[in-house]
Formats: sequence, C-alpha cells, structure tokens
Amino acid sequence: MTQMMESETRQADVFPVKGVDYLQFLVGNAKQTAHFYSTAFGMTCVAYRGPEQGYRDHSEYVLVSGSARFLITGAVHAGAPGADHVTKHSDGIRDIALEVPDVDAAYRHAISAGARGVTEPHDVTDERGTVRMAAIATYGDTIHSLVDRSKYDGPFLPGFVTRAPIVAPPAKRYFQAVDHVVGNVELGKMDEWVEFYGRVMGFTNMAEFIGDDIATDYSALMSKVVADGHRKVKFPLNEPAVSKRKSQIDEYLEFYDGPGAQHIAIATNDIIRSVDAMRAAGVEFLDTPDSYYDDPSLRARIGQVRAPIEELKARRILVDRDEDGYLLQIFTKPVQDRPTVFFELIERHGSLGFGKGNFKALFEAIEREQELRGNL
Ligand code: TYF
Ligand code: FE
Repeated sequence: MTQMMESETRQADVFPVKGVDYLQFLVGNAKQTAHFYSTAFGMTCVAYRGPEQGYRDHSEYVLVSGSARFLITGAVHAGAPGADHVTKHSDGIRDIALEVPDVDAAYRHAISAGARGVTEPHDVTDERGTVRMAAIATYGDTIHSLVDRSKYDGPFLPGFVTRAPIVAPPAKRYFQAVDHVVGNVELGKMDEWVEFYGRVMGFTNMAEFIGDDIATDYSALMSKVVADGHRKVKFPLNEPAVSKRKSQIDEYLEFYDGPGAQHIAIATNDIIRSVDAMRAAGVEFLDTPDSYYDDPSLRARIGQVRAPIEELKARRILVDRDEDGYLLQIFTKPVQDRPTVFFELIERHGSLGFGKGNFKALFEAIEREQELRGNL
C-alpha cells in the first residue's frame, strides 16, 4: 500500500458511515408539509407517530423516495421540544442523520475529537427490534444523529407505525437518493467547519471549491466540500464573501437567524421527467436566461449529452462537464416563505462535481431573486 492510501484508509476508519439515514425537517405544520412532499416531490409516506400513538408532543411523518428519507416533525403544542426551532428558523432542517455501523464507537470518537454531545448512545426498542442512536451538534442548531438500524425491521424507528401513502405515489419516482447536503456558516467560519468534519468524522476535502477568485468576480460566497472516504456523504460548506452586494449566504443567515442547512441535492435518473412532473405540481424552479443555452462556448464545453440542448433549454436545466463526465442540474426557489432552504435536482453521468461551470449562471439567477425580494 502506498502511504497516501494508508492514510486515506485510516481516516475513513475513525468514523465509518454507511450514508445519510434521514433528514429531519422541523416545521410549523407537519401534516401539510407531508402532503407537499407527497404531491410535489412524489415521495411516499411510510410511517407516522403522534398523539394517536400516545406520543403527546409531535406529529411526525416519514416520507421516502428510493433511499432518500425525510422525517417531517411538527409540534402539537407550544411547549413541545423543537417548537422554539420553528419560531426562530421557521421550517428548516434540524437533523442530518447518518447511518453508522457502530454508534458507540462513532460517538466516542466524535466527543474525543471535540464534538459537542447532544444525546448519549442509547437503545430505542419496540416489538420490531432495537435501534441504537446518539447525536452530536454541528453548525447552528443543526445536529447529526448517529443511527444503527441493523437490529430493527420496522417502518422507521421504534414507536412509529406503518402508514399508507397520502396520495397514490407516481408511477416512477422523481428521485432516488440524497446526493449532498449543503451548510451555510458565518463569515470566516468555513475553514473551521471543514476542519471539524476532518477531525470529528475523518471527512476529507474534495477538489471542488469556490475560492476568492470566483467569489470576487460574481458569487459573493466561498465554498469547500467535505466527504467521507467512500463519497457517500458529501457536505459542501458555504460562507459569505465580502463584496459590494449582500451575499446570498448573508440573506440566508439573516432570515434563518443563524447557520443551517441551505440546500438538499436529490439524485434523479430522469431530470427531464422529474422537472416536468414537479413543475406541473407547482414547484418553482430558478430561471436561466436563453443566452446560457445560445452561447456557442456552452455547446463546445459540454459536447454530446443525453438530450438535445433544446429540451434542456425548454426546462432551464443546467449542464456541466468535467474530466470524469457530465451532470445535469436545476435548482428550486426556496420552498418556504423565508428565503432559506431550497432543493437541487441532479442527474450525474460520471461527473463527481457540483456544477462548477454553472456557478456564474446559477448565482446570477439567485441574485435576481434576491433583488426581487429587496435583499440585495
Ligand atoms: O452544492 C453546490 O456546491 C452547488 C452550487 O449557494 C451551489 O449546488 C453552491 C452554493 C450555493 C448554491 C449552489
Ligand atoms: Fe449543490
């Protein structure tokens, strides 16, 4: 083994992860949010718990699409845990839960590396088995639950009951996995959080980043990507850059009232079909000017892709190519009243990147929206 491979193996082993287990959204009205993700994102409700199960504080719906799993939590009374999260942040992502093979070892490592513990390792049990869980804090009020569900065969976690879909699921799902989850942190803190994920989870820096050069030209943000050794879990981290205009990251930090998860990229095999279905269901996507598609250098840069450019142009889908292949991507507008959380649909054909070639067009589109909101 070469030295580099040894050190990569050692880093991956201090905190092995199997993937994102679930994303928990704390919202003002879980019933309606579950309906939205069912009808607009084609997700399927599979589990529930609430007052009907003797669980007095929350109504919680579990929605899936392939391996992607969202836990939608709403408080049923003012004093319920998490109600203050919604007051402060409005609807947002509280928990980016990670599936790990050994919760105790992962938690011990994280704490010894300086992470703040939120919940000590413990068993959660019902007649379907036992799940081992713990949680550590990350940026803002966001946490990472650590989940070992290998000794459990229920629909989600102990206490949840199987629940029928809210509407008939679409014939073909719109997405099959969570591709990456992006965090927005305060000015000057990006490198500290990159270092946190290295120290606590053994995550390493991916090549993709947005540095000073791009920041000063047009993006008003800086970004680095950390990932586990198998690239199953990818966390880009953004901070605002100092610039003439208010950064889109500043706008998020102001309206979320602190750091938090900014966008969830969901992986699809058929972005054209998914965008058509989601638009028909009322999801709003960012607009891209015709000039993006009519630019001859775009055609030269992306070469042959699986659909005619006219098909992509009609839907405002973006294309990027790098040394490994290409990707198609599109971004929604914020999915709640505040200009905070949004989604990205991504269809990868070999590329492991994040759409570097689209940053300019994307950030200009985001800034047009910011301007309409009076926040630029
Ligand atoms: O995840 C990414 O890096 C891309 C690009 O505020 C991006 O989706 C980066 C920052 C941002 C919006 C999109
Ligand atoms: Fe992204």
